[in-house]
Amino acid sequence: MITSLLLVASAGMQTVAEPAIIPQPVSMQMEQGNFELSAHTSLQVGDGCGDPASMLRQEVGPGTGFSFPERNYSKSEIALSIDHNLPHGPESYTLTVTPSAVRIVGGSAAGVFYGIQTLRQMLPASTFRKAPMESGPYAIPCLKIEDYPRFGWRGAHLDCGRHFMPAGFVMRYIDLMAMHKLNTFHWHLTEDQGWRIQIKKYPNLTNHGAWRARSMINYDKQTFDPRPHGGYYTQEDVKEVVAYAKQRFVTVVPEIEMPGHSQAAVSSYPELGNTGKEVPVDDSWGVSENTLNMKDSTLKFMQNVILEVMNLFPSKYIHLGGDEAPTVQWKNSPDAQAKMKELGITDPRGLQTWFTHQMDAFLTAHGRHLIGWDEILEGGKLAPGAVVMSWRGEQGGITAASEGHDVVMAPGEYTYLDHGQSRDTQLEALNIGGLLTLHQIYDYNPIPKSMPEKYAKHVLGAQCQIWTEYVPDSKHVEYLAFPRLSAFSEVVWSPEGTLNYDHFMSRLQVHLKRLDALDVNYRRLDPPRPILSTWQVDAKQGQDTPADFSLTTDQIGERKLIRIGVWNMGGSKGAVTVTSLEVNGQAVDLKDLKIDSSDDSSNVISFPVPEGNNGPISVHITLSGLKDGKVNGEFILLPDPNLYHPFAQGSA
Ligand code: TNX
Repeated sequence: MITSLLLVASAGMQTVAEPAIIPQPVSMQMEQGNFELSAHTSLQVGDGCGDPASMLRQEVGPGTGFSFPERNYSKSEIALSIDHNLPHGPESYTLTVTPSAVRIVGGSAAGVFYGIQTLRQMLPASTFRKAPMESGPYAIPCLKIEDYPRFGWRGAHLDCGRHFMPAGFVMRYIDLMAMHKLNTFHWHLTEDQGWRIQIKKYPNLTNHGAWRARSMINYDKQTFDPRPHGGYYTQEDVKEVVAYAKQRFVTVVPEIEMPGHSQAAVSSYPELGNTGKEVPVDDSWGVSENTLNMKDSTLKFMQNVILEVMNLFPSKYIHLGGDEAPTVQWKNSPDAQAKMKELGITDPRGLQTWFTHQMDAFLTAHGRHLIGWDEILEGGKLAPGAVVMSWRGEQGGITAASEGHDVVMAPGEYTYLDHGQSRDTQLEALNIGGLLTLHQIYDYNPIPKSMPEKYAKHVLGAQCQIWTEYVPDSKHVEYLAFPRLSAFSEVVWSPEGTLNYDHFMSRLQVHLKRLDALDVNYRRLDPPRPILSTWQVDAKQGQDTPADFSLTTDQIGERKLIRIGVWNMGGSKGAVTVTSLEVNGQAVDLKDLKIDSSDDSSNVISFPVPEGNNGPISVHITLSGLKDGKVNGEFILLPDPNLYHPFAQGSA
């Protein structure tokens, strides 16, 4: 059975099903016939292909039950080789399937590895499991693929500071990245709320700084989980993760935050702080004022930390954070004032600039490059090798590129996977806010529209972020990451011109079965959400605004609950309240009505289907709370939580 096949493409006179590959390859040409993958299939391992060959056995072996013995000739073989002269670089590959062989030629071992990832997706989803579900053989259609990435930096970030994620999960995350041909893992290791990497010279960073007394649950409601939280990676854990990632052609870029987001460090070593007072490891979210002080001794401390970090991480880039560092404590600190005098500066922000430049020079002297959030651009020239990660929109990236720096695009609007996945405030897990749907991320282009073409070469690529204030565990990380990271993999891999959301969605149906086989807790796709009515009113503050719509028997179906999204309110916004509701002409008791709003543009209202109802329903609603002006509204029928839950397993 060829369950991995999806679409019908023409090859010669006949039509042949095209495999559903994510990210979509640059070109795929279907041909006649099949190759049969079976227990007799052998592996021919070309020079330099030992690592990808071992990955093939590790990744395809368990789910097929085949061992792929090495042989130089056989009637059924997979042949791996490297051709350094492939025109599209080291990560490119060609994959050719004929009735007797699957040949993968990579521009380097990485290219061969990506060819293997594509090959995996030509097998049934069940082969992604850890044991065989069938005995095979598996038919793979004859074809020719030529493939290479659009960008060299195809990143995913994970904040392990706000919530500690076990090393085992970090490696699983890297596995899932590699399967999507993502190649850079940005490991956010230090935060106000926890220091997560063992530094042998300064043991208190983890003995003390990796633990906090309690954790915030909800910033708005100021609620807390009273249990202590913590954890850290020993240097052996880190070595394991880095080596594991390397086998999968993923580079791990560590992030050590400075001078902001450093309260856990200040708590561990109060001499790093500005006030002389002891502070706890932070237990709530937000931006802490407890920054590092800007003394030479603190610079030395951080350089010692980075020496150990560089020993553990061979990456060209070391991320030093740099975002969200309030200057208030520097303004009030005599030491900081003295330092400003010494440097001849009047703006305390210049202290951060000085600090960053010192660290930049230190990294350069050690053959590494600084990368930091776009705040590092403020206040003067960086070393030419420094890279800027643009998170406050795209402008930081555009500015940095125009100054000759390489940039990684990571704008909050398009790449923050901690943002909500729909406006359904009742079904969506609690999140930090914002909205980033699957479709929005698919439509993202890492080359900003307003960037002059001559600077586009400075865009190394793009990266998705998972900040974990509202993400207590790994199941929740998976819920946020997938399938949005699957969509993102096409944004950074596939040629711009081949991106097509409908085509992606049809391939995604197949791909989700692979994620099922891997037991990934991805967010379930939205069922249809029909628009019931749209309306535009001239709202007058304080006056009720009526609106009507009806629901057909089909739409009601098995539902017990009618849930309506009221959103896209253009013009005048404001929290809407429902002042009356009539169903089939009967007033509904407002205590039976539930209203939730997440921001000023979305509300979800729900009410039970009247008992004994077996026909269509007409609804008359009056809203109040709208501010003066034109209001555009949509009533959207949302799924019944009894019949659909976006969380596959576990709980929110
Ligand atoms: C801003 S993005 C931050 C993080 C938060 C995030 C929440 C960045 C460089 N700093 O510390 O977790 O917003 O979305």
